[in-house]
Amino acid sequence: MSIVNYEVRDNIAIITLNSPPVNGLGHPLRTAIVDSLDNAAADDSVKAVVIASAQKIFCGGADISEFSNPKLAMAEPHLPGVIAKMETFDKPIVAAINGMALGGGLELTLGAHYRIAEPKAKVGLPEVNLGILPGGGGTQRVPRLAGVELALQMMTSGAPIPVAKAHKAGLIDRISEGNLIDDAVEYAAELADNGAELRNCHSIEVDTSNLPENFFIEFRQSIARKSRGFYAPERIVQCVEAALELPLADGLKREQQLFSECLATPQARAQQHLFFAERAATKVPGVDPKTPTRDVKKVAIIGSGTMGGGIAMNFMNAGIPVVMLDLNGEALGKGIAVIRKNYEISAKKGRLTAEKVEHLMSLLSGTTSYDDLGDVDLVIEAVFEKMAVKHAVFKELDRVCKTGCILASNTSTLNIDEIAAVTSRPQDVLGLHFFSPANVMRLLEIVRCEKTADDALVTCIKLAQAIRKVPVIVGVCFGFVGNRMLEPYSREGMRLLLEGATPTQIDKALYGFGFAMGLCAMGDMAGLDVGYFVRESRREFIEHDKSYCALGDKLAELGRYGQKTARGLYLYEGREQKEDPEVIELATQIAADLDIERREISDQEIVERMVFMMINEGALILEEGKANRSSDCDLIYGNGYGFPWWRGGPMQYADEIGLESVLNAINKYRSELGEYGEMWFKPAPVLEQLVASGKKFRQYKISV
Ligand code: T1G
Repeated sequence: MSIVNYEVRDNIAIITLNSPPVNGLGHPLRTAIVDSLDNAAADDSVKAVVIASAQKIFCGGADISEFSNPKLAMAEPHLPGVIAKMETFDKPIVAAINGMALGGGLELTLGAHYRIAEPKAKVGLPEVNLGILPGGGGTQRVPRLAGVELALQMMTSGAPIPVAKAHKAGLIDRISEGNLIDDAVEYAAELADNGAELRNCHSIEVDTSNLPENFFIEFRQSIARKSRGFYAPERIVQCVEAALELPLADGLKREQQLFSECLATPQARAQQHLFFAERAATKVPGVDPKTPTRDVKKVAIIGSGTMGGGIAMNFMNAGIPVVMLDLNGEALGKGIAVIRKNYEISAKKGRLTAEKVEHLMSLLSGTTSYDDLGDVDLVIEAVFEKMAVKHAVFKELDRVCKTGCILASNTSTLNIDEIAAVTSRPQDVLGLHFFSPANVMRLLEIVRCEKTADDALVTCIKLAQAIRKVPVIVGVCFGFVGNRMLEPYSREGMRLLLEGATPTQIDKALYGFGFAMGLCAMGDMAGLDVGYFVRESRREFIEHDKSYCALGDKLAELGRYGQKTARGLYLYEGREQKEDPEVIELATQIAADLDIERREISDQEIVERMVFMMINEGALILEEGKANRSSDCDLIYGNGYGFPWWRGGPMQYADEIGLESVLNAINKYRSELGEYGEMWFKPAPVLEQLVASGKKFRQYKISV
């Protein structure tokens, strides 16, 4: 099967891209397009050309997998060359857009003289999500065709826009209400017969008449917070500034220069790593992704609290009916009311209509009786984090749920194999660990238990994608992957407070590294009582280290839980956060009691001890097979813990700086920190093995 089909119909050459899955504009496809254009040029019977797609989308852009081989990515005919050939073609070219035209896919259409699209299609320039910028002329042509503001919004957000908006802005010339290809052929013939102008952007200048005087200063300010630490957004703005100042040919050169700069950054590697990580995460070694899935037409949520309500909204938003169970009728009523209130707030912000709110609420029912759960296909329990409570719930579910119903726990700390063991159907039991707020956070850890059936697992993977989550499969261990890697990170942070660092210093060092929020602020937000409660169940694990979270325990015992009590690791006056001398005094006192010498701590030590021990835990997790690949750990940290996205996750960051530097630092602290170092700074064997073999985490394959 050719990756480009070429046919001539009524003197119109139709070039149909057919390179599954997304017509990625790799070297082979670019070459085939040029060959087809040459055929059309040489055929005197051809009076115009249509470029279309046989795939479900027009084109997903450049072939990202080529980026690791820049020679191939820029091999002739490179994309700018193909587009230049189109815009100087001496017969009208019409691009027929179906589904989506993204990145280089949209840029390819801008080389055509005219564009027609189906009504539901979308166009976008998502390159910024890959740490780069539109390198096929998008930064120069879109401002000329659609204006500076829309161009910058599309390129710095990376979000696609509906063709109706693109049509209104001048990016698209026609919307096809019938058969797209037929309409495109008709349009092309009309253009040829009417001698229509062979439009291209060389003759168009950017319209700045409505541009406010300080537009670029204000635009940079408007994206400053979101683009903190990222390299590409600023270069995108510089490209658009060039579009205002330079003729197209020179602007394209400037774009190429800045594109190459972005492509060479570790950030681009990191963000492309996460792009492929999200797709790899759904592939489970030893499990056929084509395993037939179970039907999930109705979902039950056990527990009407914050988590239960948030989880329920995910399914309601996807149009899946939900029955919420709470044995306490009053709590159930409150839980349902909170869900309605959340939707009404969205309606007030114009994100939902009143009718949509009613429709969504019509998908939700409530009950106080397990006997009403006989027809559900999936149950997710979100009840109190006590094993006895979970056991009681799963025994009831085992009693009332139909055969094949998947029984999931949202627990974040308990052993789900032990939960499965109280049922007669362990093959139907797994974990679905949502992150709060459950209706907002995209990360979903799917906990595969010892006996979880493959079809139950694959069903939940596909269901997770259907409710717009990022599913990552993890194994049963304390904290699974996310919270387990967070444990040494938190332990080191709390220990550093005893050794002389302050909450402000720790949080500033981590913010400077790129975290959205530092450990201390995060602890105060989540509640120091939560951590205290979790540690209660693990006292035996930490009894050998009296300093383990000693300050956190002390603050919790004093009722200083953080934001909710206006005092925790910081003092809070309204939303304002302040250092609290009392906390420093408490830390000093505990250090004295434990013979911990206080000293000046560098930011580098803070970041290395916290982040490298998180990485070390990730290595142990890989060794135990609790994650299928290192990029799964990265996906969890990028989506659930505010790890800087432009660093690609903890394991990618380690690969980027070199595993040897991580190992050397761990060994350094092991020797420098005396008994404490000996106790906690044990390098993971996998880390030592990879350093010895000169390999990276991304090359580590778990044994199936
Ligand atoms: N290159 C290579 N592979 C790609 C790809 C791409 N552009 N897009 C998708 N794939 C693979 C993906 O890895 C997966 O592979 C399969 O296709 C299905 O993808 C010069 C330089 C298009 C909206 O950033 O957003 O153009 O796992 O599961 O849910 O200016 O893919 O099956 O082996 O995501 O239907 C800019 C990225 C590139 C778009 C389809 N374009 N892709 O979503 O399928 S840079 C993008 C997507 C560029 C130019 C610059 C989505 C999609 P596998 P999928 P989907």
